[in-house]
Amino acid sequence: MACRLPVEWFALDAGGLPTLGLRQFMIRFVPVLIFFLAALQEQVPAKPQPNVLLIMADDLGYSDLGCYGGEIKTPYLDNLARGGLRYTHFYNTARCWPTRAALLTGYYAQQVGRDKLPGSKRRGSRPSWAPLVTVDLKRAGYRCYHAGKWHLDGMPMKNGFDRSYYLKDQGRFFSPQVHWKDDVRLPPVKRGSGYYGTTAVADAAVNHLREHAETHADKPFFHYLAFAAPHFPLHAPPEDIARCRERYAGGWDQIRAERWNRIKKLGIAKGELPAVERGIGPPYHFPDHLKLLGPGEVNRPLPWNKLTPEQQVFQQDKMAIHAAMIERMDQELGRVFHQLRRMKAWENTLILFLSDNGASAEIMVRADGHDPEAPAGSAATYLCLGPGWSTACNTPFRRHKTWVHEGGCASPLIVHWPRGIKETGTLRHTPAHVIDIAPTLLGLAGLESRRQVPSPGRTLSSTFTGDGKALHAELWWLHEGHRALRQGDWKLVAAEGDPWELYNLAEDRTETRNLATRHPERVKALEKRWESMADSFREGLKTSR
Ligand SMILES: [Ca+2]
Repeated sequence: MACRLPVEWFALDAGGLPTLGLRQFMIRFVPVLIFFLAALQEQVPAKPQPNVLLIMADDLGYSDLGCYGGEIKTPYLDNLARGGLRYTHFYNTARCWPTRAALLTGYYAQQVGRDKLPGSKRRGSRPSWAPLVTVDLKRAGYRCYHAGKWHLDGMPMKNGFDRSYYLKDQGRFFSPQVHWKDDVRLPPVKRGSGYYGTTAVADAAVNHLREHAETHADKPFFHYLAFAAPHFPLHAPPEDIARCRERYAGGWDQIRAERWNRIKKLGIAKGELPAVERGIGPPYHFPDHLKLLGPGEVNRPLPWNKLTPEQQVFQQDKMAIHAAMIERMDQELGRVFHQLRRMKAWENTLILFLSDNGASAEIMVRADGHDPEAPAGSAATYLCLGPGWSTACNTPFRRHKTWVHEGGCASPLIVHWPRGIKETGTLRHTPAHVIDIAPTLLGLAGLESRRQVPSPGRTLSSTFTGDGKALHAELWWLHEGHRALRQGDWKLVAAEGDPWELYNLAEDRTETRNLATRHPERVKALEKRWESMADSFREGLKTSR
């Protein structure tokens, strides 16, 4: 708002001093000063605001990273964990697009029309009262950058980002046909050009950060770095795969047992390792695709020693590619972290790393199809992790991506911020959810949320100094008919079409002892609460769109 002040207020005497007396000065200028200070308080939050690097992996299992018990070599992320915090009860929504909507708005995806409620149609676009967090961060002076997967409604530059490399093609890591730079379509990439999606996404991030240092060093930045790895198709450079292959010769039962031992030693989880649910396979069924993949593919998590030698070799290759994709992501993150250090932003950058859902039991063939004669992991192949390995990657939990048992919706979360978090290498056990990330960023930017509909998300800031009071009375899930509610240590959960199961996660984090028949009243009360939250989301969408 333009503000004109009387000209005589600025009249100076011959010596350049105001002609006004002290009393007149006080009367005239003090209210103006108060006005300007109030305006400054509103528009310019306390400095220095932290930069933010929000890193999301796609379909990464709970224990894939070394610092969460995995055998996959992730030295850069492990180093981040050593210098920061690891959350053990952090949750996503169990699927790509609802997690991304929740992450960048601070609402459950169903509240903002980005996932279905019971009885509703397909997902749509967000209501106008649910802009992305970038819109607020810009108000606080941030420059906002995006690189990688999007899977939100609208385009990045129209949603508050100042720069973007948007890799839309999810079927081709070596030759994407659809990708954009700053919302302008780029030419398709030819096979054999040396392009690899994970590297290209990290290149974009490094370029954005370099440009920021050169031209906007006075401003804080928010960089959203969303890798498409290790989502299918399993594509990786051959030399990366070769480094991982031997490690998986012993099969998924061995890897799962080894991960569980490390998880217990690290203090990430305790309890019992659940029995493998041998009958649970991919969530969607494509019998023709299975046929195309040949006799090596297995659509159930069978005991490894029941597989044929041909199946064992085929499956070993798949996990080697999954691991290679994660190791490549970690190496590329090393370059991004190096850039942060070069621009002297390491100390005051809040880095968060998480996954959008658990490892995936899906098996399908899309994009350019699958050539069984081509080397596994090359551009001509289309392989998915499948239920045997995703069971191992989600150790110690049950189920996979799409389900809302812990295997589907529990995520690693690493939080690193030297200037703001003094403890290092420590675990946090406070339950938290992707809806908490946007409120955390707003709080650190010195902003209050101005949303018409209050966000259910809470800032994680209080957990930076320790586990204290719970952030949430409850957390809520629904995806593809799979439902859950966590209230304190109690979790009510049901797969689509199944009756409710009840677990006490304090004693049984791995969901092995269903207490539903022992506590029918608790089941009823939690179910009622689940329904009432769904109703309130439905009403919110109806009344305030
Ligand atoms: Ca995903």
